[in-house]
Amino acid sequence: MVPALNEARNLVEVLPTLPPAHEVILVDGGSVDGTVEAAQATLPGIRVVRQLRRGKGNALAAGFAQVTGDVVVMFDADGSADPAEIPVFVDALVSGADFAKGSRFCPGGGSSDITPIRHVGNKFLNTVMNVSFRTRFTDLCYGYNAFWADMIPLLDLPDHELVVPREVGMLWGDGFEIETLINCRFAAAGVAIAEVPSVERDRIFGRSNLRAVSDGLRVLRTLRTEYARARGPVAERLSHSTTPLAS
Ligand SMILES: Nc1nc2c(ncn2[C@@H]2O[C@H](COP(=O)(O)OP(=O)(O)OP(=O)(O)O)[C@@H](O)[C@H]2O)c(=O)[nH]1
Ligand SMILES: [Mg+2]
Repeated sequence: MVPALNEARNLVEVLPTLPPAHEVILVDGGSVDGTVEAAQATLPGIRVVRQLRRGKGNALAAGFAQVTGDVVVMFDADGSADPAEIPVFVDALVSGADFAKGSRFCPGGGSSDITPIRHVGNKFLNTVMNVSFRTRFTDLCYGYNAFWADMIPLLDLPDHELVVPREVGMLWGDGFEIETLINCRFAAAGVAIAEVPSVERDRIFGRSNLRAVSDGLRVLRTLRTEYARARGPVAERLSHSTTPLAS
């Protein structure tokens, strides 16, 4: 699953390096740089999904709805994710994990892309998450993850097709908070979580779509909202799960 917003130049480099897969789904966010055409020319079998709202979260929700394989790998288009790690994520799932969570900060992980402000912010947000959900995440705000496709309904993401008036903007879960939201909802559902060491690389071309401070605050708000949600009526709905809470 590859969300992409104006990543044509990166996709030309990245797509040929992907290992063979049942399907590669590109979710385009309305790119104006020929992202879709570049992806199709580079990987002719690629499935293209066009999201209807804005944001990486809405892109992933739109892509998840189209998955036909057993395993979903969330893979950024910008060249920051190493395709050679995909088998490690899949191995973690085959070995018993429900959710294989990439981490730059567990032994074997690393990053050449993270800025000091993001590092400090991520550490603080990890602590809030782990205290609230009794988890042991080391890298809450990292988007390279994999999970079994039959767990998608547990995420209960907003309807990806809903068209909202412009003034409403993004719905809850549409933005970069999606990574946190996925972590919270899987943790609240009690699925088996395994961290997988991952080395983040620099994006090859272009600028980040992430704004450290405002997106960090959005993540904090997500933790608060998801904590309340996990303790509300939804917790009852998910409590049928028998697997232990993430550790
Ligand atoms: N479809 C879609 N993809 C998006 C959107 N926003 C970001 N993406 C993609 O999501 C992935 C992650 O976005 P980035 O801008 O690289 O954010 P980041 O990796 O957190 O930040 P950097 O480390 O600075 O690159 C990239 O493949 C983007 O092209 C969006 O609104 N729609
Ligand atoms: Mg990136």
